[in-house]
Amino acid sequence: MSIIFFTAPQSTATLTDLIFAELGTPHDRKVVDLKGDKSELLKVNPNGKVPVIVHDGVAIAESAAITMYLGEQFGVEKKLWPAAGPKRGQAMMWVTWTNVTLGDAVYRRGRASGQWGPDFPKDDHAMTVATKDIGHLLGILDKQLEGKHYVLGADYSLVDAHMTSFLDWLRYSKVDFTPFTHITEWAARCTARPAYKQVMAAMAH
Ligand SMILES: N[C@@H](CCC(=O)N[C@@H](CS)C(=O)NCC(=O)O)C(=O)O
Repeated sequence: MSIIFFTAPQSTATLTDLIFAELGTPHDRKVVDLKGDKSELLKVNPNGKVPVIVHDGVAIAESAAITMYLGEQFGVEKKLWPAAGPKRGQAMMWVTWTNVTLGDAVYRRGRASGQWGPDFPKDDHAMTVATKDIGHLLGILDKQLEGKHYVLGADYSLVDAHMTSFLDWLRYSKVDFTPFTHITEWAARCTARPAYKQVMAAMAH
């Protein structure tokens, strides 16, 4: 069995780093310079983006797909991903919700911030709307976490890892989490885990 993981520092691939750290699945890392030569990356992902994993010669891109795939392949026996059935459906729903539904508002906010380069000039109105939308969506997640330790219920899963890592970007971009008490308590549980600390420590080097 061989897995090659194409990654880059401080990118969406950090999310996949955390998934690997939780699973402990052996893999080889290929660190890509996204501002430099991307020819190797383009061979496995024509979109030229990380993360990508190549499992036994087959390339899989898109962080949400990678989380779900690694969960299915290696997470069930480690009790980090539900077995096939409705609970797995919920896991897939929340991972997709993170990247697609919350992601839409997060990327809109990023583009409107004026920090995404000359193609995306600062847009205060779009920023206000996206920030409001993010608040609404975080309210939905906060409600989901009410009375639960983790997104799917009592047990930690790769859904929590995926979301925690995704929400880190929002923290860095100074989204206010104080109104969301359930998210705040859940995030403290998730970020106290050894795998999260390991990924953060590696990133600091
Ligand atoms: N939808 C993709 C987004 C991946 C993505 O945007 N990756 C960025 C890094 S954060 C990238 O590789 N950018 C390289 C480039 O655009 O040159 C996913 O979730 O995996």
